[in-house]
Amino acid sequence: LPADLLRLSRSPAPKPGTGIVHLGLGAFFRAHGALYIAQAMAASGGDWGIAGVSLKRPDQRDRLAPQGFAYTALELHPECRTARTVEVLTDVLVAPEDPEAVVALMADAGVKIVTLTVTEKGYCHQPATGRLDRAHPDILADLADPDRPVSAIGFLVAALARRRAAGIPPFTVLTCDNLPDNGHLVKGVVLELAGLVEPALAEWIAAEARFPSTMVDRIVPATTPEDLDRVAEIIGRRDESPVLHEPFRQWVVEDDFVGNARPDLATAGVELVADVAPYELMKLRCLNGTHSALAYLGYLAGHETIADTIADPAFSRFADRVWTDEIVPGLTPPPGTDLAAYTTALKARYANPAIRHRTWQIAMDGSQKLPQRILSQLAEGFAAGRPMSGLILAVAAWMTYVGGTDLFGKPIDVRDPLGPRLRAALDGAPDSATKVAALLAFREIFPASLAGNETFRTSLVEAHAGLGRHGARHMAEVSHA
Ligand code: CS2
Repeated sequence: LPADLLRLSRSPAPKPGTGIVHLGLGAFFRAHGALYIAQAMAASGGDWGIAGVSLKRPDQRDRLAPQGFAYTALELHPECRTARTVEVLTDVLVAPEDPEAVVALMADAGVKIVTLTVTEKGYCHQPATGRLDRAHPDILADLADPDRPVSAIGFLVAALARRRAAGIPPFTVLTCDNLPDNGHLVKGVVLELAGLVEPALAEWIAAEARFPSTMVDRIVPATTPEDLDRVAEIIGRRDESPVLHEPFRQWVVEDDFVGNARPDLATAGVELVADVAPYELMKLRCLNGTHSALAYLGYLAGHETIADTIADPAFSRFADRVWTDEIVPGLTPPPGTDLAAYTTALKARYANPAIRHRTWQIAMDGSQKLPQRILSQLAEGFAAGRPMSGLILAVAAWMTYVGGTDLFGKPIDVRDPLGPRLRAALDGAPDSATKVAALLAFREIFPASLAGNETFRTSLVEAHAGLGRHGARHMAEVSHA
């Protein structure tokens, strides 16, 4: 099918000024927030160009700079595709090369919003409590040299300090990561770090800055080298950094910005609401919860992608039952939302064969994801007397996965900040009971009340042993028997 090329900027008009700095320039933000912002600017104008910041590596800047920071967003429907050229990035900075340049840019009066996609672990918090991890190496580095920060939180604090000193109002901090109550969470860690640097700074931030919560949704698999060839074939030229995404998108934003300064997001389809919580919980549990469950189980069953996993009848039925019996009964639907229709649509999104979202990719950083995606609802489900066998099986699959060897004896490339510690805890353990006990002892992941729940522990041991004996497919099939 012919590609439809759409230019989102007002080009060849001059580039817009930079009104937004984005920390953590991965594929997700370029396929989600950046597209909404480009569309809002195309419709309503404003200087909302985005300067991206890579917090670790230079590769993204090195790929985007030679193309003037423009890139292709390829939308993949099951039967057709649409390519768009996105020209909303004004620059890309690499923080470790020149942290001062990043702080100076964020402190510029023209910058009104700092958006973030730094993944769960980028908030340097303890997943079980949501508080700042004061022993985190990046936070220790931020405290040792606050003007040359390392973490995203350190950059926010340093730039806010500089704005305060210069008499410039703070920016709005707009987090776009999959964490519950994400605005509140980022505000908490920023205030805690600022308080350690200078208590008066924390007071000023608490009074003047804004941290709206958001729910973000679009499935955006990591771009592969094969994708680059595919995009080149479609658009007829080489793009070194395209993003590939599904058609669906949703962005729900709490409408609370410093001085009301923001792009005209509503024109682009962003839902501006007073309370994001019901949207966030729906999405985190229905989507991210089953995504993680299908990632661990699917991986252990030998499936490479979510589309492959959901095409397997055993996992298709498993997902249906987890939604119907375990997740949806614990949710309050957002205004005007039918949760049964929501999960049916979700299943079709998972099944999109054009989206190759690897189970291995979603399985990353499980220690940072499980608490809000699965564990919080387990505790609630037990309290309400709901059977939670599917989600328990998902936790058992994660426990198997982080052991580093799959059910066929092949090594797993486990990526997780706690990976080595999890592995070490499992290595000496002779059987499922000891392995489960060793992992339940991780207080950063399992709150004491959940870890101490006998029903939970015995069901986990059974599920863990069952995975070893019968495999993931069989266990998914019998999990709701
Ligand atoms: C996924 C998410 O990688 C993951 O953990 O569950 O990135 C997911 O694709 C997005 O949240 C969808 O909006």
